[in-house]
Amino acid sequence: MKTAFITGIAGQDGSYLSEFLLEEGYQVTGIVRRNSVAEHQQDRINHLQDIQLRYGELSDHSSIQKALDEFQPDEIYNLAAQSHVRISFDVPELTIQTNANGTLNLLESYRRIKPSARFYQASSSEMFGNSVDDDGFQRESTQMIPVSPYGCAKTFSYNLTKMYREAYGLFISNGILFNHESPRRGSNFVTNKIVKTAVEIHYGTKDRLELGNLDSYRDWGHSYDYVRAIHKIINAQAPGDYVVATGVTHSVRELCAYVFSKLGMNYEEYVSQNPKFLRPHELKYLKGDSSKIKKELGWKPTYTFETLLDEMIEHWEKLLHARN
Ligand code: NAP
Ligand code: F7E
Repeated sequence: MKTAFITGIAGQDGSYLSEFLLEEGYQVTGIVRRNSVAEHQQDRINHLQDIQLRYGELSDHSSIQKALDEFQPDEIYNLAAQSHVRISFDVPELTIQTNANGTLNLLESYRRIKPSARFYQASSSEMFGNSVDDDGFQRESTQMIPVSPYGCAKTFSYNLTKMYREAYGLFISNGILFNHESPRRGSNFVTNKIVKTAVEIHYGTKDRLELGNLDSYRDWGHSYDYVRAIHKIINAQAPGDYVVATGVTHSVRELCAYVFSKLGMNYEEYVSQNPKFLRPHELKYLKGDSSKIKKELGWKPTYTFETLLDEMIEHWEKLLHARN
């Protein structure tokens, strides 16, 4: 039985990955942070009885070392992060501490305690910033010019993991994942914010939705598919870096139009712009070319933009209908 160790195990991807690894017969372990509301701490993973959790924090060396010493994992998934791009402008130091220095802490403990393990780093399309290849896609070779503290921190970790791979001969891989969502997505990310509020408007408990930039484009997939890509990446024959995306892009405005029309409404009657949700610097357009992972590892997404949003709408309808 292989042992997986997951930082960020209570997050969106951590929860889907844990479910998948348990199905695959892994022993699943990970760290969670102390939270003042204990009941909410593990909402996404409370249904998983067979995982082993310890309190831990990426910036606390001792907690990372203790966990790796105890679990002696075969695979390490570094999913923990301050993952909200706009909030990274509000808390840049915390974002760098967690998303950049935190990776360094984990890499150092891994190299000393269990260098035979494989290591996955959760890299992001936010590292590209506004770089786009001439054919309108971003891919592994696209230049990285990040436009947020979050993107800068992730680019640091991306470069650091590649350096550790070369310098110490470690099995370290990056997944450069484009936006991926699910009913478990934090509700201050744009997909879940739009779906949840549209359903609330539909039930008459809210009357409007305030957003920031409606004209940015994203390549949105489902976390269910993307954690399967992560597992393929860490289990490849050789370490490497892979873009994971659907190859289809939509604007935030198109997302609003789809969700509201599914609920029988016209988004233009309910959606307005509030400057407080704009960013000091915006990444305008993402569309990923995942040919490499498709060809080398046989991954492909099963959800489309529409089926992803349909599932999220259904989730909020059930939840809010039950409350009303
Ligand atoms: P998420 O839901 O925000 O989960 C992040 C997890 O990291 C949370 O469980 C959080 O714990 C934990 N965490 C934050 N700071 C920590 C720290 N200092 N020490 C230990 N744990 C910490 O994010 P996600 O959507 O699952 O994404 C997983 C990873 O993929 C992240 O690294 C993200 O940056 C990256 N990524 C995500 C996307 C996407 O579209 N979802 C795309 C590309 C890359 P708390 O609950 O206690 O805050
Ligand atoms: O924004 C626009 C916003 O916050 C998407 C993270 O998982 O993916 C995610 O980062 C777009 C942006 O995701 C609102 O300006 C408009 O253009 O859902 P988001 P993100 O910033 O793309 C990458 C790949 C990651 O790695 C990150 O961890 O939507 N937008 N109005 C808004 N966004 C938010 N959050 N809230 C609004 O009101």
